[in-house]
Amino acid sequence: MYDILKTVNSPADVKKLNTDELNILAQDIREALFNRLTKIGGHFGPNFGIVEAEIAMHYVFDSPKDKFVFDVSHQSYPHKMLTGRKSGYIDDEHFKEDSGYTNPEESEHDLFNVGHTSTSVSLASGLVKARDLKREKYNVIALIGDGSLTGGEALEALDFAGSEIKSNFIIIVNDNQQAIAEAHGGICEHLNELRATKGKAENNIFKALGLDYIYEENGNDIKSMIEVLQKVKDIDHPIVVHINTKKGKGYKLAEENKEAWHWCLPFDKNTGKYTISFPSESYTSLTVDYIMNKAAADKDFVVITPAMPMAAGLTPDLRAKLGEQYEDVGIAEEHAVAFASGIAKAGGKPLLVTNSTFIQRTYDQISQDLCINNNPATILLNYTSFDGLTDVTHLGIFTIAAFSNIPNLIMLAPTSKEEYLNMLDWSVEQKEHLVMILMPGNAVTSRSADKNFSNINTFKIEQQGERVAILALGDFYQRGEELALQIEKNLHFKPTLINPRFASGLDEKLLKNLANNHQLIITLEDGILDGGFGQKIAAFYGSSNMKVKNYGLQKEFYDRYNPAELLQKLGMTSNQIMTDIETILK
Ligand SMILES: Cc1ncc(C[n+]2csc(CCOP(=O)(O)OP(=O)(O)O)c2C)c(N)n1
Repeated sequence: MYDILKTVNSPADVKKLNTDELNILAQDIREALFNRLTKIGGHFGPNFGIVEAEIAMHYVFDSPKDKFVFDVSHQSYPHKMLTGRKSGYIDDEHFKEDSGYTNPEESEHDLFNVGHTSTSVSLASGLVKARDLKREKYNVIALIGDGSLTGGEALEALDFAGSEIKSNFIIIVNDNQQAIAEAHGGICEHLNELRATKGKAENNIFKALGLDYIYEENGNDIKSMIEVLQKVKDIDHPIVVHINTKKGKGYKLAEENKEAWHWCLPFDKNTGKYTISFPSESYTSLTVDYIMNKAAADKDFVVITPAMPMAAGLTPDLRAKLGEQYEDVGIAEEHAVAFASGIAKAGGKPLLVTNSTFIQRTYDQISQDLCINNNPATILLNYTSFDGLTDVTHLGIFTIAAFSNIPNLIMLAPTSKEEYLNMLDWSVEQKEHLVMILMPGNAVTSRSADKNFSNINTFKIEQQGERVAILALGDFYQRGEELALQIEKNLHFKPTLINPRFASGLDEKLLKNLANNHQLIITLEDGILDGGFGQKIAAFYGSSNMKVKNYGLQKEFYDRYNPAELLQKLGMTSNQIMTDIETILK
């Protein structure tokens, strides 16, 4: 097994292989992908589909002198195997050495640590600019998928490259006719036309932007890929190499169901079934039910997603059922936000859903297009929790600090099933504000909850006690409950437990009242402390005798951490917090 792959320690070894051996190398790479992905999961379809293209890239170009920039870089696994990192795929004990995205700390063949889409052409344009300023000579190659091409940043960069760059720049457009879900938008339809005419269509967006263009039908054939890349190597101007590939190539199930196999959990290769299971009820499944019922009952309600339907659990059949009440705008978060503002202005009820990490790039649209205008829309964010996605590029821990400080934005942090659904419904119906809801990442819990949240910034006392008040926000509410119990058991008094619900403002009346019979406020939040919720509480009490201790995460780019270990390290377990409380109260 892996006979040829084992001989490849660097791209120089790829160049020694003949076509037959290169084809065996492709098989070896797919076997190695199976080895890793069946055991720890990861991006499946994007990697299975790009094996031949990346072999050809390393055969033709001379990395690291020539520079590869991978868009999202979720498709970089074959590249990693060819650049000295195959053990991360074939040796189980080395899986952790490989991040799953490009990472300059791992290899000189990786230029950027990235995980968000549509950035490669911009990043690579920058390399081109610096290379030309320094009068150096090498190829700069961006690899971008058809889905990622729908993002504004990619389009801005193509617009730039086509007119401003006059030197070597190769943009490989990997057209596998799929984003995570089906691709949406005019660009994708245009790519269909280009493929149908084998690149000869008169109408060609790349040429219109001033870029040269070449089409390769057989993107999964190494020989064809080598030939086309050899043609463009050392070219003296920007060119788009449009390649046609099959997402998930080499695994029938993945070829047939591209969406389900974009990314996978550990699975059984024979059946394709996941080897780990989930509770049937989750906040995502609750979201699905809410959306479907609401859409049926209210024709003004519309769900918008920037290419992340599964953030709300919307499978293809449900999307079809939603019909015109569903809009996948492509991987275009900025557009999605401003679009929602327009819908709200004209009387629609927009619910925008995606993962929290991807909303980061819409700070301006949220601030300007929604909040200054105070248009009522709902933004529902999945994976806001620190133990959801732990890759440095996909962290949700900045959401509270980043967005809760925008005026007019109401950020809600629900703590139970009832509260979540009531907040969702209240938000969609209200006409006053942009409301951002942090979908809980915990297992579903049940507790009675209010239905109306129009009284902005009213915290809820869930347990009235004395001496210590715990303000446990959103996903950390359950930790607050646990801490309250421990205090009662070990320190022999009953603390007050508060569910703040609003992450974007203070309940000043409640906070003032707490001063009557409390000496210490503990804040817990699932996000960074700097600029977050707890610091606002601390500032509120700053000139008083009240002591405040904030618990949350540091302002840091954590990467692939173990959540339980991180809490321990930060002194945030119930026991550690209790010890702190004991010391402070002494
Ligand atoms: C800004 C941003 N939004 C959403 C995502 C989630 N995402 C990761 S890959 C992907 C689809 C990419 O499609 P494409 O570029 O065609 O590459 P493929 O996976 O098909 O190879 C999406 C939506 C992301 N990584 N970044």
